This record gives sequence, C-alpha cells and structure tokens, in this order.
Amino acid sequence: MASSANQPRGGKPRGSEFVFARLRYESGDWDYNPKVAANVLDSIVLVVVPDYNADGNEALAAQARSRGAQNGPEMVGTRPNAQGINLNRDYVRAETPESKGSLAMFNLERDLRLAGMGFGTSSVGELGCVVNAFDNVASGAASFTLRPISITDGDPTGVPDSIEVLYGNSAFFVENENFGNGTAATLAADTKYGFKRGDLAVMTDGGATCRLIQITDDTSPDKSVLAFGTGNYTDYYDGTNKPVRWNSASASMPLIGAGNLYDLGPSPRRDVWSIDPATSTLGFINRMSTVDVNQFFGVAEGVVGMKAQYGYDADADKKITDAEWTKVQPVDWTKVRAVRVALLIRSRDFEKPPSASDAESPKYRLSAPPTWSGSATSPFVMKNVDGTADSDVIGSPNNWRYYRYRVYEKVIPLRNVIWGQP
Ligand SMILES: [Ca+2]
Repeated sequence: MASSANQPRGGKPRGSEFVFARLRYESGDWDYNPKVAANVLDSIVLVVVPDYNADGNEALAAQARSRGAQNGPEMVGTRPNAQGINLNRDYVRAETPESKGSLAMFNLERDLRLAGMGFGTSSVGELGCVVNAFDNVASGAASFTLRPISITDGDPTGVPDSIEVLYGNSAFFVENENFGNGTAATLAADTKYGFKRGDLAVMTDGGATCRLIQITDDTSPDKSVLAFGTGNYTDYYDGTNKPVRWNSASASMPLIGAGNLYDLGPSPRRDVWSIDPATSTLGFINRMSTVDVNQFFGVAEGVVGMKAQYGYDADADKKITDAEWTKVQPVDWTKVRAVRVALLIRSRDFEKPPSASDAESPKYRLSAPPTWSGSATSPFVMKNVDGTADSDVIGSPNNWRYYRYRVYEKVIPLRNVIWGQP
C-alpha cells in the first residue's frame, strides 16, 4: 500500500500534475507500457490526495505575489493554508484541521481494518452471541458481544457516534477449530496447534452460547487436549509463571461440550472509539487492555463529529450499494462487509469577521453544517463551541459558523469478514 499527499505547500502545482499523470500511466491509459502499468496496480493499493492544501491552492494570485522566489507558473496559490500555516511543517504539532484529520483517520482506519481477526469465519448463529467472560485483574464480569464492529448511534441524542471494534492478534492461527469433550477446564480440539499458553479463545456451541477462555496448558501428549485452568500457568510468550487472568474458579460460566473454538491470541483488543466532548479529542478505550481497561487514549484533537454506518450486503451480491449503508443494527453480522466513517474536524481559531456587517456575510459565516455521504439520513449535529445547544449568536466565537472544517471520510472493508465468509 502506498499513499501520496500532494502540495502540502500550495502554489507548487507540479506535484498535483505529476500525480494525475502517474495515475493515468498506472491505469494503463497511456501508451508507455500498459502491460507493466497494469501489473503495478494488481499488486499495490495506491491512495492519492491530489491537493492536500486546498485553501492555499485556491488562493490564486500572480506568481510574483504568491510565490516571489519561484519561477512560474503565472498564477499560483500560496504556500500556507488559509490559517497561515505550512502544512508540511504541521505533522507533529498538528494545529491545522488537515493534520488533525489525517492523524485521526489514520489511527481509526488502522484499527477498524483489523476487525474480526480470529473469528471472521464465525457462522450467522455465532456472530452476535454474548461471550460470557470474567476478568480477574480488572473488571470482574466482562461479557461482550462477538462481532467485528458495533456502532452506537448518537443521532437520537444529538451526539457523535461511537464505534466498538473487536479483533484478535494470534500470529499462529486465524481459523476456527472444532472441539469436543468439553469439561469445566479442558477440551479436545481437532488439532490444538496454533493455540498457545496465554491465548484467549472463544468457545461456542455452534450457536448462541459463547464463552471466553484462556489457554493455560497445551503440553498434553494428546494432540488435541487444551486446558483452561484457574491457577497459575506458564505463558508461552514471555515464559513467566503467573496467575491466569481470564478464567475464574468462582464465576458461573456455561459448560460447552462441543462446538467451535476461535483463537484471539494473547492480546486481543476491544477498542471503543469515541470523541471526548470536553476536549474534542478522538480516542479509544481498550476494554481488554493489560494496562487499564478504562483509560482513554486520545489520538487527535479538534474532532467534533463522528459518523458511522454499516455496509450491509442485504442482497448478498458482494457489493455495497448506496441503499445498503445503514445504522440499523445488523440481523445477520456475516453480511456486514464494510463500514464507512466520517470525522468532522474544526479549526482551533475563531475567524473573526472584520466588522459587524461582515459578521452576517456568507464569506465569514457558514450557512449550513458540513456534510458527508450519509448526511441525508444522518447529518452532523452542530452545537455551540462550548458544547451547549446551537444558539447562533451573530459574530460570537462560541458560534460554530465562524470556524473552518474538514470532513475526513473513508469506506473501510472488513477483510476478515470478507475472507472468512462464503
Ligand atoms: Ca449488495
């Protein structure tokens, strides 16, 4: 996968021209060597942002004025964006909506792409089941639902959506294994290889009875027997002898005699992504963290809206059409093949209108909220900057209309579901 963001400094149009030429070449549309070009696109995903500094490049003026030290072209944009910030110097400080949005979406997308790792082959009956779980270290009762992605719709209460993502991290095993002879602390898998001491695994009865176990012994000479005891065990990954975290001697758990076993690896993640309204920070809480199951990790500031929808392949044609984007909780989780998300980023600084009369001019005042692909049914709900209901005070720094916004939107395929399902 390769990405290319062009013209972070405005007024240097060659980068954008080059990247379009390159795309034509790669797509075999030019005569150079269509055969070679087609092969390139067969093997990589190329993501192109042709005009990263849209503000700067739209501020066209004579070259002598915009970029005096540059030799042509006649009319060019400005180096900084409209806030006067050089975007190519802003990747660390992240002061602009462009940088904040890039950071926010990069982190969110990277997580969502992993959704379903370890259990993508689950059946219709298994996905959506409540996994009985107990955490001796942190929360005690820790049941969760077996599904790659879950969207909590904020529309009814006028707040941003939140998104829960679940994925395993086994380096050895990502398929399901049949098992039988299940007891309170052991089971017999068709083959146990890939399941390591310390791994978490979901046992199902093939339907809606599910339970989380932690593998504590894989050393039986019998090629099939795995144990999930409640005492100390020796961890495969760090070699230490320690108390088991996810099996409990006291918690009441369903006894599952036979069914499927899904390996989630030693450190699965159940990340709940949300926006902290007090600080406008996008971040997540990992409910299975080994450090702190309540810690909010912020990844980007200035994020004031998040929207998400399921790509629900209702007609099972392996494509998601416009009508198949929905917030309705899925009946059949195997049909959720993608999610699309949008993040709304606001500039930090109030754009003060020069005079009272300008304060009502469309030039200084947004007339409508920013939009995304799902706006028709799920628009961004705009509030005052201090979080109170929109009161639209003319010229006030507390009025959302006097700021700049960027919407970052992505369709994210759930590859572990796509690959795991027929
Ligand atoms: Ca479809």
